[in-house]
Amino acid sequence: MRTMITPQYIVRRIVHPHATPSRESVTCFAPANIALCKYWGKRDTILNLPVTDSLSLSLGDLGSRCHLRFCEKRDQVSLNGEELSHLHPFVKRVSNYLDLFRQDRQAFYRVEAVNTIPTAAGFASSASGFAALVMALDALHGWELNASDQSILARLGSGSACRSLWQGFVHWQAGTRPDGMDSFGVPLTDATWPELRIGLVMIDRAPKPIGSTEAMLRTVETSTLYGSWPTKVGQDMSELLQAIATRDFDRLGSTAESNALTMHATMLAACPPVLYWNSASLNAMQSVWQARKDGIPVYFTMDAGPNLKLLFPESAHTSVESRFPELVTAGAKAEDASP
Ligand code: 2P0
Repeated sequence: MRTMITPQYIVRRIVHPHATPSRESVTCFAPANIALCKYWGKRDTILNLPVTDSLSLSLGDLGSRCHLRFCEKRDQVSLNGEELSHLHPFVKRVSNYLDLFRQDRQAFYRVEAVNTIPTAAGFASSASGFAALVMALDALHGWELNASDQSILARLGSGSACRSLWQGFVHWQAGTRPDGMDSFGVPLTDATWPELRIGLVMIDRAPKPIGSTEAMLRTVETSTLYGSWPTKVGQDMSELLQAIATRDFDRLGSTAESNALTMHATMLAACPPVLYWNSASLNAMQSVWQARKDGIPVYFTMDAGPNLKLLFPESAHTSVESRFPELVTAGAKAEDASP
């Protein structure tokens, strides 16, 4: 699971240190993303290299905005307008990541991060946060990196961040190289699907009982079902790509739902088991299945938490909302894959 190749080595391969900063401050935005075929399990825990490919849909204007400039003495981080102590775990995580990019020991950054995702909506923000930070570092330093290299750098911060460099559908190719230089997001540039919607059913805002990084590790190491996961992902990736190419909503939704349920099954078979659902999650799943029986085209997907994300066409919006009045709908229209 561990490699001798370090994140510092990867950054040195991608970033040209002789570039001189071109701007005093920059602001960049990256969208959050929801996986239709999940990333679950790492082949390298240091470089965040996945065992399998994955496929996501970005959430339009729901994501993270990062304002970045240089500052003195130490890194400064604010989140949603609140100045954070340098001891705050979020600041430590950001500062450790920034260590990879400092061109001398006295170079410090001021990071002002704003999540445009309503915090209460429970969408993950670390993916969009690291993607926006990489875009801002690139713009501030004038590196002019291509999007694939930005995606590799974002992955070093958080695996799923490598899919947040674009709108629309993004295919994270797992790659096979030990240095991960072939493991980055690739946007499906022809795949517009303006009718497609993602809505969130908020179940619980409490912190997760176990973080996804640790849960993935435990699943890979102990789950008797994990051996069949790569085969399942191979089948689902092919189904999803065909569903997107033919705008086949039922094929897309049923594959995404089955993929999420299988991912959670691998966790349940881990030792000790990992269970992110609660009784309200189960009720919501059953409501989705009942809605489908009643003729409403709606499917769910779930990540490392108890909340459901619903997939439905805009034409079913009113009927889905009648079953889930608290639905928060993202502006994920899968309209384009432009950065
Ligand atoms: C995904 N998740 O594909 C999957 C599905 C959660 C469930 O990617 O350790 O925060 O930083 O690489 O990206 C969440 O894991 O993990 C995730 P790290 P990350 O969206």
